[in-house]
Amino acid sequence: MKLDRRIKLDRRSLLKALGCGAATGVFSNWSKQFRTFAALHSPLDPNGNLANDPLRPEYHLLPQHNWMNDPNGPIWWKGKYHLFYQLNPHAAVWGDMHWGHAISTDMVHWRHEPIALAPTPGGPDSEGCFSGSAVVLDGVPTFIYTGVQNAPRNLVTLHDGNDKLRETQLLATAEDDSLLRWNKLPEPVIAMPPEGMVVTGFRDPCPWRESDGWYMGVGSGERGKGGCVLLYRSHDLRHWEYLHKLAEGKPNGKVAANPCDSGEMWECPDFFSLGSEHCLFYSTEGKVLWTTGDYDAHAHRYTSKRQGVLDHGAFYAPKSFLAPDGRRILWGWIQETRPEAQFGAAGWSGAMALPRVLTVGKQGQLEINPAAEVEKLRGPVRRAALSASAPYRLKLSTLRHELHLPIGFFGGAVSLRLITAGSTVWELAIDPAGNEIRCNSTSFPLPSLPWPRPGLRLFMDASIIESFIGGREAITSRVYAIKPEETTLEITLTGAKSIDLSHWPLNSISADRLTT
Ligand code: DQQ
Repeated sequence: MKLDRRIKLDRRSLLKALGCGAATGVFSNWSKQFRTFAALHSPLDPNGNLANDPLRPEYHLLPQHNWMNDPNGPIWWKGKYHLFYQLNPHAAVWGDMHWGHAISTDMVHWRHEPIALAPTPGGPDSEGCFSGSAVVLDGVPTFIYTGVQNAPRNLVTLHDGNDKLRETQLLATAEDDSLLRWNKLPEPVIAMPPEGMVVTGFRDPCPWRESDGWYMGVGSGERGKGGCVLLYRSHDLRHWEYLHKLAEGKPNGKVAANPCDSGEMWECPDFFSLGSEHCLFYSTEGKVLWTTGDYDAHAHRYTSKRQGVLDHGAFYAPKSFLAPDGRRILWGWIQETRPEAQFGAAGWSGAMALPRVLTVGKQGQLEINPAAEVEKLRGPVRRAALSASAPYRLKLSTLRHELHLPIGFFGGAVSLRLITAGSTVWELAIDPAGNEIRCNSTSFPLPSLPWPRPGLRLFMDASIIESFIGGREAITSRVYAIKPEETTLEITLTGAKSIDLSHWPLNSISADRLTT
C-alpha cells in the first residue's frame, strides 16, 4: 500500500491541524473524526465540478465521486459482469474501505449499484472491508475478503508504520442474483496467521477450486525473509487448513516501516492456470510482478520459471477472472500520481484500467492485450502515413483517443509526445536500436521478437494513457498538464520506412463523466 501510506501520513497532518492530538493516538478515535470531517467536506459535485473536469476519464470505470483503489471479486453471474472495488464513499482519499459495485454486459459500459460491503460496527471488519475475491459454491456467489479491526497488540497483523490493525479472512454470501445484498458470516473463516509466524500482513485472499477441494492464497510476508503467499485448503470455504507457502520472495534490503516498500509483504496475490502454465501475480514495492511456472497439483507446490513487470506505470493490485468464453480478464487500479491535496480537492481519485486479456506465449512469457470489447468505443477511423521526413502533428479537440502504430519490424525509432503550451508533458519513445522503451522517466527493455502483436496500441482518456507494446508490455501513465484544444500530439520517426497510423476518436460511456 505504497500510496496508501503517503495518504495516511497526510491524514495524520490533517488531524493534527484540526487539533485532534498526536498522530499516534488510538486509531478508532482519529478514524471517526476523519470520517466526520470528510463527510462534511467531501465534494459531491453539486456544481458539476466532476462532470466538467477535463482530467476525469470518460470511458474508464470509476465511482461517481470520491476514492477508489483495488478491483475486488470480479465475476460473471447470470449474464452480467460484476465488478467490485475498494471505495471510500466519504472522501477522495484512502480510508474507510467499502466495496463499490458496478455491472456491465460488455465490460465497457457500466451501471453503478449500491455499495456491496460496508464495515460492520463492532465486527471483524469494523475498520474496513479490504480486498478479496468472489467464487461460486453450490450455486451461491461468495466473497472471501479481509476485514480489519482494532485489536490488542498480540493480535495485530498489519504494521505499516502508521496503522496497527488485526486482519482476518471473512466470508459473505449473495442473497440475490443481482448481487446487491450480501450476508456476512459474523466470525472470520481464518482468524489468525499460521501458528508461529510473525507476519508483516495477512490479507487479500484469492481462492480457486481443484479436484479435491478449495485452495486459497493469502498475501503475507515476514521481516528478514520476504513477501510470500500462504496456501490454505478447505472443503466448504468455511474451514481452512494451512498447508505451506505457495511462493516466497526476498527483502530488497531497504529499511522501511512499511513492509511493502522493502519487499517483505506481498499484497493482492492472484493465482490461476493459463494455457499450459500457471501464473502467480503479486503487488509489492509499488509494482505488480507476474510470474509463470509449474504447479504440482499433488504436492501443491508452485515453481516460477519466468517473471516480469505487469505494467511499468501507475497500475497496482490487479485481479483476474474468467469470462464466460474462457478468456482470462485482468482488472487493475490506475493510481493518481499527483499530490493528495490536488486529487482530494478534485473530488475523485483512481480509475479501473481497461479490461486486459491475458495469454501465455510459447516460452511462458505473459501476453497482455486490451479486450476486443473496447473497440466498441471507436468512432470513424482516420489513417495517416508517417515518415521520417516530417513529424505528424494533431491538435487534440477531445482527450479520448485510440492509436495503433504497426511498429513491430520497421527498424526505426518512434517517439510520441504530448505538448501543451510549448512544453512536452508526456513522451513515449520506442527505440529498437537501443533495445529500450522510455516513457517519461521510466525505461525498460523492448520485448524480444517476434512480438505476438507487432504494434503499439495506445488509449488516451483525459489524464490516463494506457500503452500496450507488442502484446507483451504495458505502461499506464497519468498526465495532468493536458487540455482539449490546447494539447498537441506529435509523432516522430527515424528510419527509411513509413508506417501507417490508425487513429480512432473514442466515445465516452456517459453523457456526464459519471460513467453510468
Ligand atoms: N489495498 C487494500 C488491501 C490491499 C491494498 C486496502 C493494495 O487489501 O493489500 O484498500 O492496494
